[in-house]
Amino acid sequence: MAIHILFRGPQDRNDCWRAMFADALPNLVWQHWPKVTDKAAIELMIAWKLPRDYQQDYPNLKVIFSVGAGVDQLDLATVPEHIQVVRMLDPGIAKGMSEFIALHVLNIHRGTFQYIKANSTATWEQLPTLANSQRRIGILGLGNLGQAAANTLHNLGFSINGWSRIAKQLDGVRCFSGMEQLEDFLSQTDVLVSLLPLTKQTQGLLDTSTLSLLPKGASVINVGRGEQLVSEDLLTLLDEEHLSFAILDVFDTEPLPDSNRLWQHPNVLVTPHIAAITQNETAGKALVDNVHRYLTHQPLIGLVDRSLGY
Ligand code: NDP
Ligand code: OXD
Repeated sequence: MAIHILFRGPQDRNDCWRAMFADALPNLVWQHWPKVTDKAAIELMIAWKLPRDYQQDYPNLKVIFSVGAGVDQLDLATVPEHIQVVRMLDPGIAKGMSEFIALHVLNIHRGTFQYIKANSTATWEQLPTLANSQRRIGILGLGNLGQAAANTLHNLGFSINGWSRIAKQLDGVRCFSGMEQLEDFLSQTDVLVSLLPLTKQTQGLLDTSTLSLLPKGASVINVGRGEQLVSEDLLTLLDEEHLSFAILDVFDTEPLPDSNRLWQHPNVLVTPHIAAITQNETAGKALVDNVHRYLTHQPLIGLVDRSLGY
């Protein structure tokens, strides 16, 4: 019996991935939501968000492949235990994320935001400069994306600290782990980058109590998930000039409502969840490889540990 796979997402991506699967795994039957001809046959699903009532509608579903690196949007608690959930390990996402983080670390480091303000008053003033090695970048989350970003920033000569759940040893990164080392990590971080997944443990992690441990003048880049950061606490610390700048790509509510104060703050840059977009070619290849692993009973790459939530 042929294996059926359902894709839920835009037409251009559907066309690209359907063609890649047809080339590599021609025996697979590809279906594009919502035009599903045989729901009971669907065994694999590729989606960013799940269709309503998918548990009843697709009784034979065995694996959900997330279109993104994060899986919190799938609402894991509602996914039955017998269904495996797999996150996206796309080299294109890692490249895009490293570029976004390097761009904004350099913007902060080289005073771009101050110079934009100085332009508006035609002010010619050279700000003091610091060697890259004197700027300490602290990365929360040393997984696939955190390690890629650490590597890029290390190659630019920055001093890199990293924080994870389990202790690690990584070339060029001073590694911290666990809640017991969070204070030590934060107190030595000039630019904080969050690349954590959203879990019960990371929700609300960045609030007044943690953000105020950063040295005065530090900046924050949040590319993990909005719910990790208490934005009212961040705004207060920016207004008190304890923190300098924030670059925020992810929010509790997306799109960020017009009325949200973050849009107006002079020291906040809002970007619309574009730090790293799944790239059709590289992600398609990763999906084909993983589905091939499924068909040949090999362990899947990026399998989510349901007890950890990532
Ligand atoms: P990984 O699962 O590879 O890495 C997650 C890292 O977070 C691991 O190092 C893990 O620690 C650490 N971590 C998790 N929980 C804790 C905790 N309680 N305390 C300390 N460390 C913790 O994920 P990725 O690197 O692939 O992706 C990270 C996140 O980036 C995604 O979940 C998503 O939210 C976000 N993202 C945002 C995008 C954007 O465009 N803004 C695009 C893509 C992803 P350990 O290694 O010890 O397990
Ligand atoms: C994400 C993604 O997880 O876009 O945010 O990959």
